[in-house]
Amino acid sequence: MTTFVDRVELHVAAGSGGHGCASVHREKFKPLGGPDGGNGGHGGDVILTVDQSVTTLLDYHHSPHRKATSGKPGEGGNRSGKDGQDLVLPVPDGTVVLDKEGNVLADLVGHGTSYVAAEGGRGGLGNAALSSARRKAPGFALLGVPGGLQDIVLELKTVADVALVGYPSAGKSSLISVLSAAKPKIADYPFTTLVPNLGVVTAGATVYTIADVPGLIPGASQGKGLGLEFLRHVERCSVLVHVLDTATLESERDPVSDLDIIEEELKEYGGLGDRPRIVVLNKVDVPDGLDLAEMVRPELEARGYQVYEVSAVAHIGLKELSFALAEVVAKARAAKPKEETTRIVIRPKAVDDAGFTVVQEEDGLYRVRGEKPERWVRQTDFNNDEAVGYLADRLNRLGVEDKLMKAGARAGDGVAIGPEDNAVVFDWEPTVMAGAEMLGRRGEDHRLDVPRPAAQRRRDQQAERDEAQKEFDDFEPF
Ligand SMILES: Nc1nc2c(ncn2[C@@H]2O[C@H](COP(=O)(O)OP(=O)(O)OP(=O)(O)O)[C@@H](O)[C@H]2O)c(=O)[nH]1
Ligand SMILES: [Mg+2]
Repeated sequence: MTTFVDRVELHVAAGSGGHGCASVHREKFKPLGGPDGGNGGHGGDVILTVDQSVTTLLDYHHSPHRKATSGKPGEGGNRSGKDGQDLVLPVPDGTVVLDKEGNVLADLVGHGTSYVAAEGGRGGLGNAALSSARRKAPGFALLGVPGGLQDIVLELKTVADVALVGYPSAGKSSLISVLSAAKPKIADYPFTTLVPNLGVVTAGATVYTIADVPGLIPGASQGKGLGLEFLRHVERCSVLVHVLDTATLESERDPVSDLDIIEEELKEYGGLGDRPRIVVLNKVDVPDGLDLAEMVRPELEARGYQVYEVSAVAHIGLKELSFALAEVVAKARAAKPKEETTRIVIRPKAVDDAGFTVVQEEDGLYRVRGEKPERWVRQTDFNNDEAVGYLADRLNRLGVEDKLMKAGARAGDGVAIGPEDNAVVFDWEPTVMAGAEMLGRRGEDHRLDVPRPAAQRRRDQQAERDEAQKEFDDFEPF
């Protein structure tokens, strides 16, 4: 028997960015050839993509840890590191992605629909890319950013137009087997069906899918029988079909009370109230069954149901039923907003690029949160003073110092950048006060300067100012 897995926990890790390289070009008789350290490659993403040839989540049940490859470090001679490869994980149509708290992150329906479950870390810039007119020879490079880690839950919600519900042995699987080419297991004992079956029905010009779920019994909502667990597979259907057994030998049952009980359980499960219902009275090939069907039909019709008398075994009433279902499905499709024809790629969250916050916490610590400052910290090699200075410059340009000052921070106060469990904490030394500006800019190598005429100097200064402005406006070259 094939195992059916419709819920798995998955731990995904994107690739990390490769470190940038700090290197200086060396050539005979050219002692100061300039910086030539290449950029690190970007880490690969982990991407979930709907693949219609995949039908279960079994693979992920067996190996729930998946990792994309990391970017390679940059090298001297302006050689960039290779990017890591994205890891594409195929999932069945109708896979729902949840976080560990059960919040829906994405609902993947339609071939090719994708979700970036973990984003690769950026590669660090090498010192060649970091050099500029005013920072001619940076003696540092940026570190690659670690790849994102994510614990997610995948849940499969079968995508079927029509869902059959009913007591065990009512003949749900038998109906699928005669309406479609599917060959589900059929037997005269309850709970023959342990996992949903899916079939494709063609009725005139309409092609639709039909699924059953394991039989329901009174108290299914309390976990009796196989419980309501499988009803999530019918959540996407546009029509529910009650399959009622007209030939059951259990004396306390009859089609109307069966229907009431199943409706009670559906209500308990919730969320299916708006789906149109059709009633099928099955097994009318049995003489008593036909009598009972005729007897209960008026009552069911009085309740507003369309009622079909059929026999899955003797092939009675099937054509009529399949066309009636096609009609409801076609109507539901027409009412739905037009299907997206392009592939949808869902990214975890839109990052607010420019934003950051400064908050003073109870113990006096100032906490800075924001996508950019936090990434910049991760990109910084704290063993390299120049790199640390560069970080300070970047934070300053973003306005972090300003905001700290406004928030009341003073030299020597503790500042943390990042979340509580993963922050870099340091004593604040405002760069302006420390006189960094007066000492000459970081990364400037005066040995590379040659005397310039005054006009040239002015032009250079203007260029420098323009560049500083541009760097502020759009620093990130990626
Ligand atoms: N006489 C007669 N027997 C039927 C008919 N439809 C199904 N059966 C029989 O009823 C029994 C149960 O049929 P299934 O199709 O397995 O029923 P099910 O609703 O899928 O049952 P579970 O999967 O256990 O929930 C089998 O022995 C079938 O042969 C019918 O139209 N007439
Ligand atoms: Mg069955």
